[in-house]
Amino acid sequence: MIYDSIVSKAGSCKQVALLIDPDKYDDHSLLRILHYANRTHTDFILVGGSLISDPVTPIIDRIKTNTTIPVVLFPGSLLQISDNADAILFLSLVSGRNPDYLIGNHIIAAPLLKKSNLEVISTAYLLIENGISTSVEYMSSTNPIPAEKVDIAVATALAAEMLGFKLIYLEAGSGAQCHVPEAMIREVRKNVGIPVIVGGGIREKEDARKIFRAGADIIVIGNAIEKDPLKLEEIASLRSSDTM
Ligand code: 1GP
Repeated sequence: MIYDSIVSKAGSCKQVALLIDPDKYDDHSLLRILHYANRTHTDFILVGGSLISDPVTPIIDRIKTNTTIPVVLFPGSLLQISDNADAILFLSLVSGRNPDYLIGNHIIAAPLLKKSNLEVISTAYLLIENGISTSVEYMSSTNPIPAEKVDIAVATALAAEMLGFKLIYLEAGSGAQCHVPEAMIREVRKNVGIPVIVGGGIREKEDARKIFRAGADIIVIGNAIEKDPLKLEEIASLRSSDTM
């Protein structure tokens, strides 16, 4: 099970997830990025985006024929569910107050997920302000948690853990100007026992190193790797403890 492997690795090593937004890849660039993912033993591949223009199943099939890395859905909407992935981050946007993104869409998806073979991983999704407005913010009609309000992020993560969520995802938004602040990651990590994922606006190896050191168990990178797949190698090399 993917969640069990996330938890067991979280105790001993850091993990890197590659985000593939289907709209941003053609077949050539997809195969190229998968080559790097295989070479670096990327821990898992997330597939999704705020808005996508084609069904996700064909790209998932293409990914799965070219790698054995687990493929996890990271759905921006109900249209991005496919039985051909291995798991789904069942995201509830707990930083916001939009009922559709908190529970409404989940009710619509649940009967379908029950019949699927997908491993469902309940994930508390916290959108954190990053300096510019993001697609998630606009599409979900929610406000992010202000970057300096560490106490609100901690209280939200604590409530999520108490409610039974299995992962905390601190999200600055794809292409964010600033990644989630280290002080916030540090405090959230200190206060919850479940794995913490951090994503959005991570571009450089040094930023990734600081985020890992602040306590992130998993970092997610999309944009930076789309532009330069070699970044995946640089950031993945941080997982060996001697480079941390
Ligand atoms: C977005 O956290 C992910 O949902 C990754 O963000 O594309 O900025 O790396 P980037």
